[in-house]
Amino acid sequence: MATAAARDTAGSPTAQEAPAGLGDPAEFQRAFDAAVAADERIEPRDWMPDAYRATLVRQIAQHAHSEIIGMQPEANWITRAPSLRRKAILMAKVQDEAGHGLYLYSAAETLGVGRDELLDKLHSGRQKYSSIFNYPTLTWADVGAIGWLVDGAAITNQVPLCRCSYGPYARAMVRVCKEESFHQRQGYELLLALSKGTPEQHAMAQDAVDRWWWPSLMMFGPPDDESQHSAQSMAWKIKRHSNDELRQRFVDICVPQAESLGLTLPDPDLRWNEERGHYDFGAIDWSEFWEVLKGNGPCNEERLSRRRKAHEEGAWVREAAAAHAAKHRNDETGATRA
Ligand code: FAQ
Repeated sequence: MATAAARDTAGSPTAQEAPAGLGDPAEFQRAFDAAVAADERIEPRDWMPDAYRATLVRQIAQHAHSEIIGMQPEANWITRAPSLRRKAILMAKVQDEAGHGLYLYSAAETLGVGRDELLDKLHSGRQKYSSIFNYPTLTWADVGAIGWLVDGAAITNQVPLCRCSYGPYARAMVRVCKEESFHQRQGYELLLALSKGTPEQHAMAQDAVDRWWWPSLMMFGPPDDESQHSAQSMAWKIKRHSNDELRQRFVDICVPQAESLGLTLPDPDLRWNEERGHYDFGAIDWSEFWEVLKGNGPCNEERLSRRRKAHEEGAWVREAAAAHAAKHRNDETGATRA
């Protein structure tokens, strides 16, 4: 962000705290608005409106939580992967998701919020994670369907986030998208192998796609007319496209891919609309989406309780890492003194 007023303010002051002599809050707001309008990046030490900061914390935290909760459905199949190659790929993918969580918690920390606080909000149900991870992985084909559809939906949503107005989030997204792209391809390749396999394998792939298709469409969030945050987030250039635009883009990408896979998408209303230049698709059951958000999905309870348990059981690792870091700091101080 280019303005002197914004650059000179250390410690991300709020509008109310804008230091005297460097401009009144309205001046800070104007500088912020101009930077957003000029497609400049807002950086952690720049002044930003409180509501912009709060929206970023909300979205980035939800995104980070989704990455780490999202490890669970696929981790369920690591011990039962059908070959060493598939097991190695799946382990690497699940580890990547943990890494994405780390980039995103770090991005949230640049906004002045601690990781412990965010995890506490996740564990107590005060912050959300993506609805998609509240569905069970019933067969091995679900690993392929998650890669193809869930990672595919994630990329469709996240590529525009590489141009998000907030620098640390945008930069984290560049790397995340590269990895998600590999994830999507491995899912596609896995499903292709099953689809071209025995009739039982083909049926298993079709069943997985039947179960994951509609929840994947819900990942993009409620329809535009019910999306409370979209208009403001788009004005701030946090979001670059509306939920419905991205959902349509995803459907348009998936239909030809499903044909190549030899699988059908479970929607009798899916057909090309020449006039719109897009595929029409059937009505989404939004009551199911809102129920999942309220905590009533098939796996909400299981996902959160496993996460809390992992956090408790990992306490000794965090303590040991903190003790090691403190010792390292002391050693360094000692070395300087000597
Ligand atoms: N699930 O006003 P909007 C992944 C909430 S990463 C749960 O439209 P917004 C990688 C929303 O928070 C997947 N809640 O909200 C992976 C709000 O509630 P609030 C995660 C949802 O923020 C792959 C309310 O509904 N990706 O999959 C959902 O403008 C495989 C009203 O909604 C991201 O987080 C939902 N699906 O737009 C990992 C991407 N949709 O907060 C492992 C970044 C909406 O007021 C394995 N996030 N809600 O209580 C975004 O782009 C946006 O936040 C949206 C929602 C598009 C998700």
